[in-house]
Amino acid sequence: MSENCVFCKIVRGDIPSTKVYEDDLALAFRDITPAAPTHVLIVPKQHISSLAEISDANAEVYAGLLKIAAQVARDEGIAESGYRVVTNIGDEGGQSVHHLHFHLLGGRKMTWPPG
Ligand code: DGP
Repeated sequence: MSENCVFCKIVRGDIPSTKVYEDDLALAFRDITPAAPTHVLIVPKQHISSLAEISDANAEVYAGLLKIAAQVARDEGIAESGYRVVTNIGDEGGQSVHHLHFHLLGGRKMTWPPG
């Protein structure tokens, strides 16, 4: 846990969120500024800064988060129509919260390339 991290605070329940999934590994909740009809963040309970921190020791955390993303997509009814899973890394990657998270976006046609 990181004292001043907004997602650690959400995991602890210090900041409220609209949860859509929770288990021992992770929490999934709706993004406060949704960029699509479905916009869910999948966040590990342990504080990891970003995808850049992946290693042999924690790779199963990342695999678990992606599994949850696919499960939430099914639960949200967007598995058939399609969706996007993205993680931003660092300043130029557009990361604003430095606690690993995957965005699950769907419910509309996505464009490419992203902005
Ligand atoms: P990123 O820019 O990739 O680091 O994404 C961070 C996302 O987190 C952004 O889409 C907005 C969302 N967010 C930031 N603070 C909060 C919060 O307090 N609650 C919720 N639900 N989402 C938040």
